[in-house]
Amino acid sequence: MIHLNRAFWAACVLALGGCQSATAPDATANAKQLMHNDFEASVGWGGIAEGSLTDKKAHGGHWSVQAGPDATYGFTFERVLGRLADPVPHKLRLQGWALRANPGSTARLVVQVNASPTDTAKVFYGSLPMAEAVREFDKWTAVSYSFSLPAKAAAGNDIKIYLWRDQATAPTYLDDVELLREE
Ligand SMILES: [Ca+2]
Repeated sequence: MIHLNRAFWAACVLALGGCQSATAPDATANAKQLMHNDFEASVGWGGIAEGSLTDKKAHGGHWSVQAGPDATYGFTFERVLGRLADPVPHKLRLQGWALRANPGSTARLVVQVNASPTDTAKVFYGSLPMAEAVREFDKWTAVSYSFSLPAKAAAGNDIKIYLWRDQATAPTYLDDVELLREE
């Protein structure tokens, strides 16, 4: 029995924290994860220098992404909707952990859907102001942004997700971000 329990917990660890759902908010019960990033292995890949990736703050591991005076746009996720999920998702939730350095940390977490990777005609644009989502400073806070794409959203549309500095005078950090399809 002891061995079985050990095997069970080992499996949980290998499942990347799947067994933590007993203590974490179970927001994924009716959702499907379409994207996630902890930014631990992003530096250097795809020619990405540190730029908006930083090891000054991290919710998990050593790395997170930032937007602020040193980075107008954070390390960006971009993918054609039809490659992200089939059928094309219309009700989605973006969630992660954010940290604001001080009241000047007024970046926004942006979701933008363009007509295609080469046609920037806007299909959807929405953003979560960090100043509203995170009320305390220098403290990692869970953030969540639910949004619905218009009925016309199609497989060839291009979704981008990124932190945007906006008018910020201080950095906002984001880590352990995920995009979920909601039922
Ligand atoms: Ca991290």
